[in-house]
Amino acid sequence: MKFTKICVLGMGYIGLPTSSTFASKKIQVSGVDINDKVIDSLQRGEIHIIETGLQPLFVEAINNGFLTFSRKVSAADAFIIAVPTPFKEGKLSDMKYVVSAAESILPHLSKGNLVVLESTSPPRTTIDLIAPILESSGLKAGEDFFLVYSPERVLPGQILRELVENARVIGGINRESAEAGRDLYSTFVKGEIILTDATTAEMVKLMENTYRDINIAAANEFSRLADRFGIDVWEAISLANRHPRVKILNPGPGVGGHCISVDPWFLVESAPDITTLISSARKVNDSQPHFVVDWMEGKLGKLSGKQICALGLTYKPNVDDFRESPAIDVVKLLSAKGAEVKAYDPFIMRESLDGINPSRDLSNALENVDVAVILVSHNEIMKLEPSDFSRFTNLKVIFDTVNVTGNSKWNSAPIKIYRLGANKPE
Ligand code: SAJ
Repeated sequence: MKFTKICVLGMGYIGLPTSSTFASKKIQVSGVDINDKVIDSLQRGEIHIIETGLQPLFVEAINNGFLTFSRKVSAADAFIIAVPTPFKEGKLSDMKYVVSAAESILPHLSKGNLVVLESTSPPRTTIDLIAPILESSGLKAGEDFFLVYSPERVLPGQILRELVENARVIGGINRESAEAGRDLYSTFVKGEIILTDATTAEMVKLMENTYRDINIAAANEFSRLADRFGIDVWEAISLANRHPRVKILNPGPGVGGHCISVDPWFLVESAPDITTLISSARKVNDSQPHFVVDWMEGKLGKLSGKQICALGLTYKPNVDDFRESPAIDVVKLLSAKGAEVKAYDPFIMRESLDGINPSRDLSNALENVDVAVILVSHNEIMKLEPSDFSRFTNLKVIFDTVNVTGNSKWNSAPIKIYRLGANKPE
């Protein structure tokens, strides 16, 4: 199947890089979003997300005339739905954006079109939710038009490279649909393209992120055990990982972002009676910010009135994404206990974030604080030396949740350092 024009619905972290990549292959792309601000800024030639390599690719695509933006869907050979699937009350998936995206395609759907759902969705969404909406056009899915679920599996910070290089799973509601999906993605995907059915593809996406969540939950629980038994969990994990079939991830202040902290709940929601391990792992990781604050309180005594500086606020290192960040949860919990919290993050672009006033200037943030807590291992934070802290004479204690200070050079620092999961007797 040949594609000369495609329409991508949702200009977020996935839709925009995907659109720019298709446009770089000289396919006419119409990028659609319901948010006026997003469309206005994209039409002005400004991207609203930070992603390595995206700006030049985007500018080139616009200048070559292959990428345009609109608030409205228009006729195309293929439609790609890449809108968010957030939560609503009770950790249930909110499919309203997916539903309205599918509905907005309806008036433009014609024979021979391909529709792809990329948004992470509960199992059977493509068959049970999307197909009936599109079939209300009178066209039959799999016969008159092709319908596919193809998950995005790219890592924020490396999206453009991974879009091209990662293996791509394409789940069709029938074989012909999957083959049409392969024709579309093979325009830029260099990784292996694997065809399967739509529900398997949905499960693959949810299983990958759930597996990672459970692995991190185990690491977080190991760090609590390490504290109890007086060992260093970072050392223990690195030794366990010398086993050829073991790969334990790292403990930390919790699991954030819009994927791993959300997706496992889609499985729990779909089958609550058979997902006890998955929901327990979620609860362990969600409780980790509380665990960190309790740990600090245990060492410091009352937190009320303490001047604390949080180092790092994003949901993970070296990205500008603050969504569902456990570091922000830690800051809020500390503030709720009466501590006065300042924050530093090299990626902060705004003056205020969720009631926190973060700084991009480390010296500013550390001025006059008694305690620092390291929450994200950004490169800028990993590079810190004991001497970067020593001129702040009020600073007496550092809590390290991400093993920045595991190196022996920190042993001689004149500051008391507590590392998460490393309660070795002195
Ligand atoms: N984290 C830990 N310990 C670790 C690794 C991560 O606590 O050892 C924390 C991070 O700090 C962060 C959270 O987990 O708060 C999630 O970070 P991540 O790097 O594990 O994953 P995401 O959410 O950025 O991206 C994941 C990826 N999925 C997998 O690796 C299986 C990515 O490939 C997916 O495309 C993405 O979810 C998605 O969009 O679903």
